[in-house]
Amino acid sequence: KPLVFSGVQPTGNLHLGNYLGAIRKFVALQESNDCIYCVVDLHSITAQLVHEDLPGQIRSIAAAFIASGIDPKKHIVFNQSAVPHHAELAWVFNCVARIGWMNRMTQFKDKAGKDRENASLGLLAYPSLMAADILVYRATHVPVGDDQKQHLELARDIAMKFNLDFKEKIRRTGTGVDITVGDEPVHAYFPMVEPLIGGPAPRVMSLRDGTKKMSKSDPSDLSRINLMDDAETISKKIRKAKTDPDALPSEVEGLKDRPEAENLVGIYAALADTSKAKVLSEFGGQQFSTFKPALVDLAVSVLSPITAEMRRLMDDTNHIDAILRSGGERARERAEKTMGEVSDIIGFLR
Ligand code: AQP
Repeated sequence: KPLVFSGVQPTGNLHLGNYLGAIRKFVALQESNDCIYCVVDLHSITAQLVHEDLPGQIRSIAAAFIASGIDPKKHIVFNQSAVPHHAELAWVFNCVARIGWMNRMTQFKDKAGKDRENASLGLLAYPSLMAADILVYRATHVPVGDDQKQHLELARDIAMKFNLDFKEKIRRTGTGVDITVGDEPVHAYFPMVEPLIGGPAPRVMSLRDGTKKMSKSDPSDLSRINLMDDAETISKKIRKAKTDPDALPSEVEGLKDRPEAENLVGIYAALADTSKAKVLSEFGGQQFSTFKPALVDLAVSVLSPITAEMRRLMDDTNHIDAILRSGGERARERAEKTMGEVSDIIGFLR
């Protein structure tokens, strides 16, 4: 079975972008894969060191996973800091990766802003830790939103450089396998990770500006739908969402240069588990005054059971903590094995 890994940062309110770009895919992948889903708390201190209630934020992401339908008995749900091997492998990857690779990351540039010298070293090294999160399990498939594509390419570069730099030692320790990368045969310890990004809403955009990603850090709460929003708030935000004055087109090509229309149609399609073409075959020619109420009904019907279940789970912190603890123990067993082999390959005595 392919091994799937992904993570979500406990940095505040989850929004529809996190749900459609990531969590909904996590749920679908459970059927035919072995999955590890992580609350990446080590990542959450890279941009902002001090959090008002980090334990509560960690629990709320775990609650969102479970309320959305992830089965923590069949799969692994845990928080990153419970398995120290993530940070240990990240250190090795910090020595594999080049500073120039990190400097080119658009997320670093966006989050560091103009005052780059003052960004934390952790923010610069973020992709190295992300590569370690995935590769410490030697996972191959990573469901993420489109914004994480560049980081996954970097994870492949790190894996490839490690495989090549340690080629002889991987052979000597008998820990590698023969794979093909492009047309090249490589004797590899780390696999090449495959991003799973597709679907009708790989990048959910702000409801106020169809050219900006929906994000937790947007100062306008009207720009996003939070998983904890009630039906009335969802309805208000969709009604107020920016649109153009034209009717919806009948074909997907007609969405070109209409970012707000494209975004709302993509959201509808993702929530309904269908394609944008199918949505337009139903709503093509209709005004937003007809489409928006239908989108409100759909969003509320999908999200409100999740919100209610999240609230119920959050009331029983012992239950959530027990799930995270058990997941952490199971994850640690696997990570320990990889880290031991990596130590042997590098030559650390143990
Ligand atoms: N707008 C989005 N559309 C699709 N997918 C998205 N993701 C985030 N935003 C969108 C995906 O959600 C997963 C978890 O993301 P994260 O924990 O890294 O959070 P983030 O990307 O930091 O979330 P924000 O809202 O974008 O935070 P800020 O405002 O800090 O930048 C990932 O798979 C991500 O792709």
